[in-house]
Amino acid sequence: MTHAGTQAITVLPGVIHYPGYYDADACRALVDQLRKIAEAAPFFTPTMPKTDKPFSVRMTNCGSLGWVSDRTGYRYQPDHPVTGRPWPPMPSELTALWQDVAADALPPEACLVNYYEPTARMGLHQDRDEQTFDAPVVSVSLGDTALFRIGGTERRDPTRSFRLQSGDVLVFGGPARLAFHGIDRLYAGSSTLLDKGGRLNLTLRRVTPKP
Ligand code: MD3
Ligand code: FE
Repeated sequence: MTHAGTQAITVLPGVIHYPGYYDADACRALVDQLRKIAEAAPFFTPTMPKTDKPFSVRMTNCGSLGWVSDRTGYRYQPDHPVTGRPWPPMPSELTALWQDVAADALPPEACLVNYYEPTARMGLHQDRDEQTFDAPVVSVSLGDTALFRIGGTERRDPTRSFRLQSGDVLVFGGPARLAFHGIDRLYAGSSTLLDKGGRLNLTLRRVTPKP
């Protein structure tokens, strides 16, 4: 099922927002898929390179590659860092989403799943561990509303903030692909989608260039 009827709003150059791309039923269906993914590939707590300080966000992945971080660095790898098993396949709902909003790009290889407890946040950073930046990053927000911040390609560039709500899809491509971004806070209790509250964010990514 695709959602070609959803309006696309360009919020900044290269940032396309599809508010409510997924309705409540579709969000529940995605969460059911993610529950199965997390049974096969449990959420792990990544740590910062060098310092080994834990992230406040927990993560898992699906697809042929997954993003991981530990004291040795950030990287994509084909297996789970704790179980050693391959990541579960990407569900067809997510490849359909990519087809709908990023049809010109090579197919996605990784879907990073971030889980935020109500107090978790993610500092301002760039996503540049991929071998190609030709494809956009496609993000899906589920659960509590988050305050998202995005700037430019230099850390000192001015930033803008907006809220990401459950069911929203954002596409970050072109001039926004290497923009600094982060999550400043969650609005706890703003959604009833997740039994224990908090927020899930999916990011679909192309990692390798065309063979
Ligand atoms: C802009 N995730 O996983 S999603 C991440 O809500 C990450 O969990 C946040 O930043 C989250 O790396 C933000 C929006 C997002 C994701 C990737 C981007 C914006 C982006 C990559 C490039 C530019
Ligand atoms: Fe990011």
